[in-house]
Amino acid sequence: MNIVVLKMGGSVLAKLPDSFYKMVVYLKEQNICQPIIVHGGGPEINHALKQLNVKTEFMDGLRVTTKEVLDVAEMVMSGSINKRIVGKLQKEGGTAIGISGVDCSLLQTIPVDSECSLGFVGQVEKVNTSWLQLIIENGGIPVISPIGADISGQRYNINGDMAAAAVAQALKGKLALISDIPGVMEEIDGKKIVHEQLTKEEIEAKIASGIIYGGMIPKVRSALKGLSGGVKESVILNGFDPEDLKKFMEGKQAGTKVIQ
Ligand code: X2W
Repeated sequence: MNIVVLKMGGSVLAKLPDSFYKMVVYLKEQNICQPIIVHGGGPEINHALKQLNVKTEFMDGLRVTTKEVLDVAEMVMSGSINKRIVGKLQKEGGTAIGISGVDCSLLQTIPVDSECSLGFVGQVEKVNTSWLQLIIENGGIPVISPIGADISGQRYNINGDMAAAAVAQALKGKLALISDIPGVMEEIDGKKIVHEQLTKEEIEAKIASGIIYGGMIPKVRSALKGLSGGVKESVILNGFDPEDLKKFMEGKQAGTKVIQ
């Protein structure tokens, strides 16, 4: 089966149209591909922490995660966001199953740094794919929240892009990072263009010159990291134009493909 892991970050999740979820269900029903969703939830975690008067900080794009922050991140992502996505897919006629990396030890996790200076921030050590395969074989669309656990049961907060890349690598699938713009864009001779594909060198140069900036940086870097770890193909796609997702799965040009 043609597996595609769709990573949806918190900022795009809040805005994605119903037509996007409809396309995901359509692609599954038509056997064009097997979608697996991995979501984030950064902005909603920020909001919940603010309401609870808990300070939060990031180091190199990763949230410093105390026990208190971990509990809130899990509540927000494995609780409300995960089930909201499940609801949206089921409204469009799909069968979606929401799980986190903790369920069936899906994302076996280790601390991201050995000194644990970031607290409970994890990286995926192993993806236990057997239950995912069962969900897929039974017609389901897995929806995964990026909270994982180690073998002793300690839970960790995992960056959503990293979790998505790990799942795509383990299943030898494609990785599509869903954005709210058509891909990596640049103004050339007064005209805005979308880059059809970019290499690692081109990406690093465009980051250095400020053409790739802000939230696009972790996206292109995750896309690259996925490729070096065995992901078949990485792409940045516009979630607001669901036809792009279909085109990508049919092997046609869509979004910005990231190549090595
Ligand atoms: C992220 C998990 C959520 C995430 C966090 O706590 O914000 C770490 O930084 P987006 O919306 O995809 O950015 N975890 C360790 O990745 O959300």
